[in-house]
Amino acid sequence: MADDRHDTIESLLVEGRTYPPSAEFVAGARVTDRAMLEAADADPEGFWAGQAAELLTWFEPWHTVCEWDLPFATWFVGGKLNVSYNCLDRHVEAGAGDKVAYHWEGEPGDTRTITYAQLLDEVSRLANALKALGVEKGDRVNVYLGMVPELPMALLACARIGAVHSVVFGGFSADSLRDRINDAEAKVLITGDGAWRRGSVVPLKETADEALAECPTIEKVLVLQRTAHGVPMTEGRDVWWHDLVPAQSDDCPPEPMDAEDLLYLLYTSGTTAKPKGIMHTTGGYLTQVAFTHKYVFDLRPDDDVYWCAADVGWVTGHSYIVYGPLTNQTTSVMYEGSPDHPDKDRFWSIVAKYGVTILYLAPTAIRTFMKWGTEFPERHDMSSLRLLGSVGEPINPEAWVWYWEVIGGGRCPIVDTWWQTETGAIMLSPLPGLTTLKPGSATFPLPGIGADVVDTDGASVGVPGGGYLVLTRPWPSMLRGIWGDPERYRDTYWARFDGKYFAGDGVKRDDDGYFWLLGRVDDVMLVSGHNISTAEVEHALVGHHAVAEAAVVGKTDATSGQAVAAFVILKAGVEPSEALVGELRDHVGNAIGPIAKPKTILFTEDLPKTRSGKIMRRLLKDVSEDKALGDTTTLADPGVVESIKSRYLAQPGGDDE
Ligand code: 7RM
Repeated sequence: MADDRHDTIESLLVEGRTYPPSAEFVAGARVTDRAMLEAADADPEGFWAGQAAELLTWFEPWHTVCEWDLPFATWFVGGKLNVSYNCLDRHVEAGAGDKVAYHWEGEPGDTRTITYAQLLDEVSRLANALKALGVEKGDRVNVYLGMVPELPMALLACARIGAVHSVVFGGFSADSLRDRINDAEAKVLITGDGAWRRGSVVPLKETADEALAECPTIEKVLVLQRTAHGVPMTEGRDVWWHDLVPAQSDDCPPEPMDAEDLLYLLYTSGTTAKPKGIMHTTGGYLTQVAFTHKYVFDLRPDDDVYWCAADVGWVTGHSYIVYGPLTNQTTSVMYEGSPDHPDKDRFWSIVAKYGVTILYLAPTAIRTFMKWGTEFPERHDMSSLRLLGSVGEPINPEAWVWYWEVIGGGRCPIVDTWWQTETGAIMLSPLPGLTTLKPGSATFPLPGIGADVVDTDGASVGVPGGGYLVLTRPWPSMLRGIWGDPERYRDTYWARFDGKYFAGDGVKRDDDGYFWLLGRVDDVMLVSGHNISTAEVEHALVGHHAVAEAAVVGKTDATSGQAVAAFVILKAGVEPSEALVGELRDHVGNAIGPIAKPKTILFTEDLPKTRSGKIMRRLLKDVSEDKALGDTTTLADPGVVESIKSRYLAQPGGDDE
């Protein structure tokens, strides 16, 4: 890193430094005062009704804004609309048919530009093809594809005819796919021959075939050709996309759906037990994703080029690659492959090539880019960027400041957005033209959202204070339940604190009331009677100049109950040593207190992560306790944990320190 840049970052990292919106940003921003927050707080239902009417086109109006029969909410009751109509037809009818919906780039370098008119045409043909395969309103359709334009098309085609989609991320194993198909009792699977990832073929069809051997409800499989590597087709069951879809009519009237009809199921990656089929419905979901997409990203639909670099296989992709952006008539970028193919500057070359103005990433990606170094972003002109977003995990201040300076050029507000598959849409986030940012804080609840911090008895802890994050009133895009298991829905989210939604995350509020997320409460350690959050120790570790990334778990310990076990990735060029272990332990001791010092530190090249980039601490705990590894099917790379395990066990004397 150039020395001056290093100095800038060091100076920005001064504890307590805050970032008010710049005058330049405020001048063009959508929200610059508290009027909307205050109006929403005074009358949340009236506020959401106003947004639903303004942002969406309804075939028939609702008669009741919200019915709340705890824990079951319905929104815009009696209203009728169609999601695909809202994402496509109405924009074409309004004359925006030639506007680009997606600039798509394949990993090998092939590109496609898809306008709203073309997307409507393709979605209509696909919807007719699904009908031809026997899909009817209410049927479940599983989707197992890579990041190709046909993936959003598949979601929209289902929505067009009232079928329920259930997307399974293309990196999941045959067992995961099988379990999700069977739980949803899907009738049709949409998949492909393969997907491109890091220059190789991900064999989707082979994996799907393995799953389908045990999926009795699947009648037909629609297969998209992408990699053309030659895959077996089962006579009578499998149909090539290119044989069926182009031959269909491009006229498929959108089905009028009830506001509360099921739009999709999405299975949570399940860090424990059986995956949960999270249910999202139509009117409330689309209202809140459109609202948050417009105001959190301060969208200017005529000028912005928006890129959410998540995968459609997880909720961020559903809400902020497909439904939010298309409802708001956005021009988006979509990229198929990995960020280091052919080189580690791929993302930045895409930003420069398409003139991306808004970029939405996960902290895990940002930390990876930090580890790779500034030479890669420095190869490209990224002056088109005007706003940056973060989602998926707490972002540590070092990564925040790096993102701010190296990617945003010190000019772009960063919206740190907290939300969940279950919430459907962003819940806590800065409003970039209003909120003064603090690196590492998701700041405040958005307009219309009730959030609080409670203690173990469910009592509000006030400001400042720490405890459990809860949501205090229903919101339009909230999950409507767990597919097939209403009791589990009640137990998981509503039983812990009376009348409040339990998010499962620990949180602290500072003197100014800012929310600081501390990670999952299952990840809190109890060391000699003290609660220590894994996130706090991880933040302390990545605050050391030698450390790129860290994961911490509480391992069972005979004397202290639990002991802190740390897994640390060093920055490029730093050599692991016993001296460094001591230095890092002292560093944590100084930052938090001696009680938080890791008892063991293992240097590793990689950490076990889900495909959406979340560290699977449960598996590291198994490793640290030398237990058989739990379910590893949701891992991005199952080999990583095995290799950590063998190195952990080979580690000299760590335990008897
Ligand atoms: C969107 C998504 C949800 C969990 C959530 C948190 C963590 C997400 C943030 C965050 C701190 C953030 N859906 N999380 N965003 N923690 N700051 N900005 O990630 O269902 O896959 O995960 O992710 O623990 O409960 S998810």
